[in-house]
Amino acid sequence: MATDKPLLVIGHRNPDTDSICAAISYARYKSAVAGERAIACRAGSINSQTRHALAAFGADDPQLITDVLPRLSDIMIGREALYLLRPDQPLCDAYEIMTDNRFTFLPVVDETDRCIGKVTAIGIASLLSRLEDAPVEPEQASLAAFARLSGVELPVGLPEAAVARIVVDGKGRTALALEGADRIPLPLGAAQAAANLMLSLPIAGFLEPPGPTFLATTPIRDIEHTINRSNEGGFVVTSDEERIVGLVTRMNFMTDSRFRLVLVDHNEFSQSVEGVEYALVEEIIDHHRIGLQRTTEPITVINRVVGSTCTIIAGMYEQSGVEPTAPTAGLLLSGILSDTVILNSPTTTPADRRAATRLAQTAGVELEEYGRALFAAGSDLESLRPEAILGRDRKLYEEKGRRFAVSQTEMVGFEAFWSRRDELGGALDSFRDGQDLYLAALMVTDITTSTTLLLLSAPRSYRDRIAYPEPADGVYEMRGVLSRKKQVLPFLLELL
Ligand SMILES: [Mn+2]
Repeated sequence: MATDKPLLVIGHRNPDTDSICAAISYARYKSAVAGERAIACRAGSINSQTRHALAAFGADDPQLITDVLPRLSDIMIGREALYLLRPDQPLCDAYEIMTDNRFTFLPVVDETDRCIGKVTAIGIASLLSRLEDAPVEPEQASLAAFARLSGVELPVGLPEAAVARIVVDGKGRTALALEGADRIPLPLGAAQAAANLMLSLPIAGFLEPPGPTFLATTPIRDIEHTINRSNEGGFVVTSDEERIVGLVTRMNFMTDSRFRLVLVDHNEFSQSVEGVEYALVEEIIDHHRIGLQRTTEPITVINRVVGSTCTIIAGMYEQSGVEPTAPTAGLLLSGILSDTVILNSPTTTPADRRAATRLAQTAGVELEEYGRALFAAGSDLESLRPEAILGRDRKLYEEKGRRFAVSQTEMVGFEAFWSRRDELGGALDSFRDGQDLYLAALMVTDITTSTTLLLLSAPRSYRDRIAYPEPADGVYEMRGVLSRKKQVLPFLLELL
């Protein structure tokens, strides 16, 4: 595998604080401990709680990645490595470059770098195989090219290009006949002389159509089928302005163009960055239920039953003997406090408490106080559109052929929720319709009372099976419920 490719560390879509902080700190860990060129990435926008954590510990936003689909620009032979021909060059220029490099074709461009056609090895071979039919039209042969190919010196004073013919006398001697000039005897057989003359003609007369051309931004998977079914030796790659920016041949498609990924805080591809199935996932660091895809290579999977992915990464730092810096410790702490709702969620384990205590010391913050500030920064329900509230921490699942979505938002008290309940319910219904989901839910979790209100859009028959109190239509009160994955998700699955 090409080790010059960076290792992209990325969390799930609609990233939460654990996902973002895990990506940043694991990228730092891989760089510091494994000497990898690891880059922290994110598959979505940063919510206000995470924003608070990044600001508190001076971290840059991870790089936003909308997909990990390899594109033609990732595999093509770039513009700087190409031989581009102009239509007024003699054909022998193409012939020589192709024979020297064993190319099967060369693109021909106009003065604005637009591809106007190509010269192919097969095209030249078929011309040379039927010289009798070779062009005898009054084309402008390059006399300099002809002289070079034929190893003769032409008299001075001839034009650069001329209408030329090869003539053979009764004794088989060849000569070059030019309009309005004396015949020039040639030390060549008739066939070679005719071939050289043909190769001295301008490329413009031998152009073949350029064939299919593709934009450099085209994902490889979108054209693989077309390429495989085509007889062309290669394809021209263009910019948006139709200028040639590269070439791809079949050989280029054999190279491994996959992005190298580490998935953190998720393992189900349905929650991952677009195109993950076309990437090389080398590692997964997670604490969720296992929904792994079959892989083609062996990979490292670390999945532990702890409260956050950041707890696992803190443990890896500890085991390696490399102490996280204070800012890294702060980010790891943020991930733990966010996922465990300041160590209150039933998902919290002794490992989370131990790691959080130690990390708070290293980061130089008071755990409870920092945790409350983190959640205060995240409870901004009033200022967001309902779609944004649903979208910022939403996970998609598929179970028994049914697709469903569960969003979660934490807040202090339920007043803000009740004042916007109708809008949120409407947005939830349209999201479910638009995505053709079996069920869509929003968990509104009050961290002060450890209670979740579950706003649900689901078939009547499904809702009828729910035993929790229903203080308003489609709103279920779940006391002592804080965790999506440990409490709400198993509950919803059980009812399926
Ligand atoms: Mn997590």
